[in-house]
Amino acid sequence: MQRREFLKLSGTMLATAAAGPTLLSGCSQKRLPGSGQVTTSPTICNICFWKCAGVVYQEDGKPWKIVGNQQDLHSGGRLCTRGTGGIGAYQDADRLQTPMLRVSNKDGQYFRKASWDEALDYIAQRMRSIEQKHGNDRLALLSHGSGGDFFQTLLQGFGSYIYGHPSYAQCRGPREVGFALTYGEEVGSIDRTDMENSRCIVLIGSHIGENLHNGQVQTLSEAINKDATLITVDPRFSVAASKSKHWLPIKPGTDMALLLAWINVLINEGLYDRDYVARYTQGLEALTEHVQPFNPEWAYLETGLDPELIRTTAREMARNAPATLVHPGRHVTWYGDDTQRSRAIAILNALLGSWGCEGGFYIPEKVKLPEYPIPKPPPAKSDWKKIIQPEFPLSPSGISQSILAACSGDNAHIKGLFVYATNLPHTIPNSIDMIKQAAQDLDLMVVIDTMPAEITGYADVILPECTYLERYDEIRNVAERQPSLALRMPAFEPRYQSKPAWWIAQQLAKRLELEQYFPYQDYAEVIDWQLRQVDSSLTEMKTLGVKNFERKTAMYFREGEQIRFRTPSGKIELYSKTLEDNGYDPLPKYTPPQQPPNKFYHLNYGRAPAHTFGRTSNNPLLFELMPENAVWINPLVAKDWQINNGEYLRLQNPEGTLSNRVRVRITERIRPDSVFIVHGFGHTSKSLRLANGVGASDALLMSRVLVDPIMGGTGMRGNFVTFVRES
Ligand SMILES: Nc1nc2c(c(=O)[nH]1)N[C@H]1C(S)=C(S)[C@@H](COP(=O)(O)OP(=O)(O)OC[C@H]3O[C@@H](n4cnc5c(=O)[nH]c(N)nc54)[C@H](O)[C@@H]3O)O[C@H]1N2
Ligand SMILES: Nc1nc2c(c(=O)[nH]1)N[C@H]1C(S)=C(S)[C@@H](COP(=O)(O)OP(=O)(O)OC[C@H]3O[C@@H](n4cnc5c(=O)[nH]c(N)nc54)[C@H](O)[C@@H]3O)O[C@H]1N2
Ligand code: SF4
Ligand SMILES: [Mo]
Repeated sequence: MQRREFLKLSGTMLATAAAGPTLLSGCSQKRLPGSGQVTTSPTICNICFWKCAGVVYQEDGKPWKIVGNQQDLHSGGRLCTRGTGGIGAYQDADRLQTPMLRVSNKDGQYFRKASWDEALDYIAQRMRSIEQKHGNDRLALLSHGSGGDFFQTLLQGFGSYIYGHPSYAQCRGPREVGFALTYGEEVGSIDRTDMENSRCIVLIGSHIGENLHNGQVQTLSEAINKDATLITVDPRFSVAASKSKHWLPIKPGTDMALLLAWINVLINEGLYDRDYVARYTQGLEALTEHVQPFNPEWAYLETGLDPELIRTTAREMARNAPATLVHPGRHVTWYGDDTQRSRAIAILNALLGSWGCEGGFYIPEKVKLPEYPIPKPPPAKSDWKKIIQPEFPLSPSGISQSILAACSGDNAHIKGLFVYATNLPHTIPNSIDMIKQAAQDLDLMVVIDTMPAEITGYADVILPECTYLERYDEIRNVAERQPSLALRMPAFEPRYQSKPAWWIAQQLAKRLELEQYFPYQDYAEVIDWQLRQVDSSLTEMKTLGVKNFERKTAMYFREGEQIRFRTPSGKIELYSKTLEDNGYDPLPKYTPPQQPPNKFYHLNYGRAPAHTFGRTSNNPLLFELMPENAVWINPLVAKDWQINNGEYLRLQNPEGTLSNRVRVRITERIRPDSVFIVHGFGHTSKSLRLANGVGASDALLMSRVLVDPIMGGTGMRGNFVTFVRES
């Protein structure tokens, strides 16, 4: 028998859920909500990673609602649909309740409930044994969100430095590398886009409006209200496209051709910002020569876009520059040439002079908040990036799938893996075999989650974290337009036996004689200490929730300011010598995408306002809003296949993998060469009783991964599907 077979946490193994508190509990008592004893506490939303500050209301000790914190400039004082449904995460009847240990008997393997002591002792003992057999540098962490930092502190204290986030290599990594190569700086997690002051906004893919990062949606609507020109490049008629002056329904995967043609027009028609380019950039000559063949007529053949539309939009961008923002996108792991496409976007912005200028990209600032003093961890014994991802020297971060790959095989570098708040089977395409193999070969695999997500089935030990509404976390201090601090504190006692990440990491540290890295009784002490360094306190923040600070630095470059960019040349690098020296194209190149086989369609995917990935599909409140995804099919295709609106069918990839049944939505909004589904559905964990088996998973259909040769990103858009009828 395999050392670890995939185990599904069956309903009976989880303690039966106590009846959860109901939302708007006042209603059932036939009186108006809010007429009882109301108490409030501040929070930072954790339903996605935009970190909006909110206020949790309880009435007569029962959860009532969460609303935005009016003082929070970062979120405009509002929560989005998903954030409002956050109480559902707390109430979810399928939550993990106790630690679970994988055990086996003569009938096979199963999970059994364990006490915290038992589970933590087990992990600590395995960590010790890995240290003795292989060394202290062999543990890794894959995580999403700030709670992961507690485990990073633990592992670093132990001597292991290997960590990565799927929100990098499966999301915005190529953008950060592309912009860093060009400007010497990343865009950053709170994208530094100055949309509220833009006169012209170009969205390439970015489907803001369906992608509901709160602040961005608001600043985009503000710009639209002020009559900014919106240009949307999207093969699908997205919500943003519907608000646009120009919608460019591009052939999937050909954006690089459009970008090169735009650059061609700006240069050849002399429309670029000559002063800005002369003062701040290098490489214009090489770029000019490079783009000569790529005129709009050439791009038409690749993109299907009218050459005149390409010229008109380029001129419109130039007319509004420097208040023209060519949005860098966020989820940019598309076709494998993603760092180069991000470079092309960065170059286009440089030609328009928008980086560092009002209406383009502002200079972000955060509060100078001292770290709580803890000892320096021991130095790293090995250069793990050279061992694990030697082919991607230009990636400053851990690459999730490289880390996963280094968990298996005879010479596996990694012997123990911690997975915090990331559901790998649905997040890294084509990873199930790799995860199975890793689970087989690792000496230890710990999953810390709130829900019985698919990844828990591969663990040795499952640890239940309490939800964000039941814990303290790191203070929010993100670099953005307006520096501010925000507090997350427990609104409710943790349900069941769930515990916060800081506590779990601290308890492990105690068992490993690493308690010096967690020198406090309660994380509240850390928060209070930090706040006191900036003339605030936990007491003050408990009433405020959010504290705004004055900016200390300018938000834009000053007229004629001399700037040394953090690139090797000190200039904005239109031509990248770093790329050249590492054997890559110094200027972005176009590679035509592979086309779908006969009767297959591009698998397009994206977001919907009611959900965040798969993390909310089992949330009872958000489930009610959107219980399943649908597959968008063009009427011509539907006619061809005689498919009816509302019928259920399955999607199949070229390797024969079949999706769950998925409902058909026939719509002109999708091109005939593509279909579209919202990511996050098609769960297979039976313990997710609402979400299991509902809707189709894009991840499970992605058999073709197009790896970015520069930074290892996982290109997901080169996948094709066909239809399989039920009968
Ligand atoms: N409601 C909600 N909002 C979210 C999230 C969520 O889960 N739910 N997740 C957040 C996160 S982490 C991220 S990274 C962002 C992601 O959001 P974005 O960065 O906006 O994601 P994209 O992949 O750029 O956008 C998907 C769009 O790309 C289009 N598209 C597909 N193929 C092509 C192509 O070849 N060319 C072009 N030009 N367009 C194409 C699709 O039709 C779709 O409209 O959303 C964030 N916001
Ligand atoms: N096929 C496909 N793959 C994708 C994408 C896609 O669109 N399609 N999008 C990509 C993008 S943009 C990103 S950013 C990544 C994101 O992918 P992930 O990093 O996996 O992020 P989530 O899906 O939010 O992670 C969800 C896990 O966190 C758990 N969780 C939720 N709250 C908490 C908590 O408070 N504590 C703990 N311990 N666990 C919690 C959930 O139960 C769930 O198991 O996925 C990428 N992968
Ligand atoms: S954008 Fe919505 S889900 Fe994300 S943090 Fe803000 S309120 Fe929460
Ligand atoms: Mo993302």
